[in-house]
This record gives sequence, structure tokens and C-alpha cells, in this order.
Amino acid sequence: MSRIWLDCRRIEFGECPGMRFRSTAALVVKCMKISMEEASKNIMVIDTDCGVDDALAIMMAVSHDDWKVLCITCCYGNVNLNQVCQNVMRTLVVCGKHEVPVYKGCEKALVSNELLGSDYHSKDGFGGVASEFPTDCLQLASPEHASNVLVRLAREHRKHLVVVALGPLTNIAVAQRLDPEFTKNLKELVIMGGNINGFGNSYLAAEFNFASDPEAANILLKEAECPVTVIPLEVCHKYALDWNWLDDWRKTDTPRGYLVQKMTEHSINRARNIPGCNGLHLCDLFAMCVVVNPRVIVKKDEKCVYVELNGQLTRGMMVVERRLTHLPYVTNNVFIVMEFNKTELLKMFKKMIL
Ligand SMILES: [Ca+2]
Repeated sequence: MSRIWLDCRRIEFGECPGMRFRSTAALVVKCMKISMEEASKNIMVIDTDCGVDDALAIMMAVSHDDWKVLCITCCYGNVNLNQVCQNVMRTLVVCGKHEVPVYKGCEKALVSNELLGSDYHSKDGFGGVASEFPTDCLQLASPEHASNVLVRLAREHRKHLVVVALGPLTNIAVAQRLDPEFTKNLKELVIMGGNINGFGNSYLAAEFNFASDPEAANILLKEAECPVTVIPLEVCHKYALDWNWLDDWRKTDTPRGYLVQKMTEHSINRARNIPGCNGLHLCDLFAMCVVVNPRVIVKKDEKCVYVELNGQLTRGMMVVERRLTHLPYVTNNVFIVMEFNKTELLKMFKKMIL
């Protein structure tokens, strides 16, 4: 009930100036309707280092009416923090979602002093076409730090909020340090990151998001008190999008389709020149599909995993407990998505740009 009255007060104080009510009863009914509509939605915060596949994941999230993106929190990663914020805003503009608040978070890892960001998504992190997609008049919602925002929203929406991590885990680990109850307050933490077979993409044996801030990944995998779902690198790579399918997808003549066409060109040209590469990997997009449509998951294993913090060649690697002699005694701490329904995924990719 308190939530309903809170919404009423917002309206009375002028946040919905277009609304006029003939009586208090009508106002309450209207407010109850708003509140029930809101309550029926699933809610998420996206934490991102916005490169090309992050932008596509954002597009996927805002395409689903049964999900509400409460805000997007930004982290360094593919590019520097300011560029990440700009890339998020230009994606929201193309999607017509100017109202989604954007917050700035950490610009460096907890401990590592190196920034791993490369030209993987080109220098602007946006396939080299950032300047063609303006951010309009969008600005940061406020100077509030992303980690504080995460803590605040987790408290306000206790056990209802899903956090989707698409970049280095620094902002989220800081939230856990600011409030030890942070992850306990979440419904779920979904992470694109880590690896299961020692296959790397930035370091020899580590996935980029984990390698960017191994300590942050370690804090969350060790301490999280909510269900944690991990979409690892090798599984995403198994479902590369082949060139013919991509050619067809990129012909979609809509504003979102145009962004996809322009933004993915750099990644496709790059991937085509890698010997043995059979298609494009859009890991963050896959992770978002898991959130908005769990039917895409064909197989999910519950496992006990660790993060390597000290290895000279393996720092940031996610290590999966597989010893039969130890399995009965360890505590599983993550669900690992192992197999996707590719047909369902492709259907979703097509639909989100119409
Ligand atoms: Ca990312």
C-alpha cells in the first residue's frame, strides 16, 4: 500500500503534470493501476563497459516490455569511462529510451593498474561510428556514483532486482564493499564473463571482463548471497553468428537495424581476417537473452568456481572444481550456462531491431 501512496504523492507534486483527476478516489485508482503495471514488470540494472555487444544487449533489454531497465551504470573496460557513458547514451537515443538514467562508476580496477581496453570494438568502442550517432541532450542522471546507485536500488527493490554485468565487475564489487547486504538484496546477478576451459581472449587463459579486474570477480563469486548465473566465454564462442546470417540481419531497414549495420561492420571485418574464425561473437547480447528469455537456455550446470589471482599466465581465469573426490564437499556458487537454443536466439536478434 505504501508504494501506491508514494506514487500518488509524486503525481500530486507535479511529476505527471498532464494528469487531472476529478476526485481523490479516481486518483487512487489511477495510482493503483500505475503501481500494479510497474509491479508486474521485472526490473534490472545493466552494468556495462559499452562496446558493440553491450550496445546490442542494451537494445535487447529495452525491447522487452515485460522488463524495466531502472538505470544503466557505467564502468571502464572496452574504452575509457567517459566514452562508455557516451556510448550508452547514443544507444538509448537510437532506441528512443531517453528516460533511462545513466550513472558513471569506476574508471579503474580495484587493484590492477593496467587498463586492458584495446581496439577490439575500434577506438571509440562503437565500431568506429560513434560520431554518426549523437547523444542528443542526454546527460548523466546525477553525480551519484554507480556503486552507490546499485546499493540504493538493491535496498529499494529488495529481492526483486536483477543486476546484469556486461563489463569488468568493479562497480558491483565496490557496491558489495559499501554494503555487505548488497548481493543479499538482489534477486539475481547475471554475469557475462569468465571461462570454463582456460580459453582466453585478452590474456592467454582469462576472459576480458574477469582479467580486467580479477579481485572484483573474486569478491563476487566468493561472497554473493544471491543466485549468480555466469555466461562464460567459450560457450558464447560455440554459438558464433555466421557470415550469411549476419549479412541478412544487417539489411534490416529500421533505425535500430541501421545502428546494427554500421556498428558491427568493424567487428565483422576484423573477425573475417582471423584465420579459423567462423563468425561473430556477441557475448553480452547472449547474456541479456538469458535474462529476458530464460527459454534460450538448454543446459545450465551448478558449479563451484574460483578466480585465479596470482598466476603469471592465468590471472583472471575462472577455475571450475571438477575433482570427483572433492565435489561432495564443495559449495556450488554459480550456475553456468552451457548450451543455448540457437534458433530461439536468432529469432530474438531479428525481433529486437524491427
Ligand atoms: Ca562488455
